[in-house]
Amino acid sequence: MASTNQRPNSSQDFLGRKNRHDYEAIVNYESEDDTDDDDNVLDKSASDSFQNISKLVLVFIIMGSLSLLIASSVVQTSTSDSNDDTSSDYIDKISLVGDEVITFTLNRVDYEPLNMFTEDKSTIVKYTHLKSYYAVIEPYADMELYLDDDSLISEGFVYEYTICDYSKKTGVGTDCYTGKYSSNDSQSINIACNPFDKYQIALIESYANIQTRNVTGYALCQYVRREIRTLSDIDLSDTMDAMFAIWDIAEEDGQEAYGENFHSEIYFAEAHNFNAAQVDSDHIHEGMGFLPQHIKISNIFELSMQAYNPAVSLPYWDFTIDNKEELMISESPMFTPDTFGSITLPVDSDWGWTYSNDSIADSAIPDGRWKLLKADLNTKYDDLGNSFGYMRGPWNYNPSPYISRFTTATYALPSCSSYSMWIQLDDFVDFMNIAPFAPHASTHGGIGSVYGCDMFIPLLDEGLLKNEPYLFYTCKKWGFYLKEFYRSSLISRADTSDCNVDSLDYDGISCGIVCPTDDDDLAALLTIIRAQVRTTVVTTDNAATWKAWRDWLCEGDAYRVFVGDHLESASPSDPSFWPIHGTLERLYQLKLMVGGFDDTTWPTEGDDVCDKYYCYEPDISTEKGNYTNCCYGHYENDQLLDFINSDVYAGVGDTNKEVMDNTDPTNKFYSMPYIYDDLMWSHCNGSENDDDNFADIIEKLYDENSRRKRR
Ligand SMILES: [Cu+2]
Repeated sequence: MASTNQRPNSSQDFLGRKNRHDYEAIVNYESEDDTDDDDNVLDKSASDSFQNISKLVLVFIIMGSLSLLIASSVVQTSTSDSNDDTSSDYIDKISLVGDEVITFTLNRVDYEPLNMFTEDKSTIVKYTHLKSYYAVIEPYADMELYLDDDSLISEGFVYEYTICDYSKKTGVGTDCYTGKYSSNDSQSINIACNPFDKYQIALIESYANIQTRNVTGYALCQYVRREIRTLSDIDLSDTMDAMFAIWDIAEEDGQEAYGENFHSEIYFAEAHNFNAAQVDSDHIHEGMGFLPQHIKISNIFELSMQAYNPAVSLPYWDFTIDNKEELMISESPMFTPDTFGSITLPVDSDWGWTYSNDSIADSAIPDGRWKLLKADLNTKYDDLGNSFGYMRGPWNYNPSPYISRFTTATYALPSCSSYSMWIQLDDFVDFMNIAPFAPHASTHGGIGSVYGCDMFIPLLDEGLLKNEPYLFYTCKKWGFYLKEFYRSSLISRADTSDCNVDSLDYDGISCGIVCPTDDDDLAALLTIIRAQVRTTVVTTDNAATWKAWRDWLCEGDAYRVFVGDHLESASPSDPSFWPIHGTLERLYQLKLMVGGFDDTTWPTEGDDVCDKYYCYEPDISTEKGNYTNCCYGHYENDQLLDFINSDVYAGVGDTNKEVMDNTDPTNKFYSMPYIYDDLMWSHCNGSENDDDNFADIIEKLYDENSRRKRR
């Protein structure tokens, strides 16, 4: 990382005193500012404090090139004292800039400024906690000045700025950085700040070495999460390297080298698998907890990336852009040798990955950092692995030693419509419960997808499936059906000692699904097969049909149909898992910006909380019932199940409520270390479908909510 830090080396006592004074001014200002809606902090009160800060800033400048004489003459002395050749030009320039305030922000080098700080910023789409700030400073990133009116640069104006740390109440002002911006010189700054450190910026504009305008404002240290395709080449490479370190470095080595925030990949796969693969219920999907639980896990992952390289953030993947641009998943910028590795497509796009056409091994990541990435072995939780010994859902009989993507030539990513529909849901419980589905599920489904649909051909031939389209339909759902049978305790995983892989083709794999022996359970299995597979897909809905299906499940090739790693409980093993959930958090933030919900009461019972409210609680009983622990993870005050100690009756980390409050962008006490770069969904505007125009939706929802709140 190139650093252009420039620290002043004198006047610290002086600066410290001055800045302590100004610190109080900021604090006072901010508390007054609570009644004020939209404006930045600058304006009047800041220009009062400018009298103090500008003098000390000038001291820095003097150290550079200006004379004290000129500097102290400043604006109000007009041109009469100036005896250089440019005096008439200077008068023109003064009238050009007039009394106007300088509108500025900082941008990260190689990036556009954040639209929430530029002149055309939205009055709706904004972070309340940033109301008093002119800019964010991204930790360890090169930041430079951005002027809304850039034409002044070509006119010959020069901008010098000093940024001082206001976070430390003692020794305030000792950490200052200076930068410059002119037509022939842009000096950036690079600050090793921590999120929520506060800085004061003093900016001086001059022309021909004479000050024309000045302004002070404040900046807050925050990480900025960006859409992955907008990352600069160097940032993308650094970001991918930081992610790869999580796969490349073992837990203990990483903690020793990078501190306790570092965790290796298996830690994250275990966190997700332990919470998602329990037999009673999925504690982080299929319920209210889905969104906050994924925000939590993503944030722990981002901290691990930053332990390795504090300059990077977790990027997000807005897959609605791919959908809008009609990119197939395999064409997405997410899947290139420079990002998460390419995607190999199967021979037949209708049938997808089959035993007859494709080798399972070809679904491995073919290139890039994660080339031929291996699946984790299941070493920690006996009952939460698959029959081949991998950390995969116990219902997922994927025998591949590689992380597998059975992606087909599909466009099935969530669309602008899924997001416009989602943001317009005004009921909090509906909003939270739909989150894992339309706005999200097809992303994992499309990448993970399924292997072995040709195993259904005998069922088609025997008249147990109506036709090929129903075969494809059933095959795509097969992984989910097996999960439901498993969750109903009506099938169980075959013992690893009974399952073998000699080669990754049909003849080289042997295993099986364990079915019950008890007559009642066998009857129950018939019932649940019928409920899941559904009568619409079969030719005849009678006992013989469902018995034949059960035989295929219990003694046939049903186990040979399995899903890719994105689509199951250890999905974070595929590194492309990680940029997905930020996109959902972004939409949630936008929803709150446009007015949020009338009633955010968290449900306390029934299937509003989670799908498996009525479940088998294995430690209590084999009877189905409404057991509290089944929905654990989905209640308001739930944490993640304690994956660290493998204890399903304990939790770790923040509660769901804490996370939802902390990421609320209308909350003055917003406490996520990051913000999102852009929440406008402007790529959805101008859509053929008018309903997807986010500019209109944002206005409409905001107006409706404002009207409702006034009533
Ligand atoms: Cu997900």
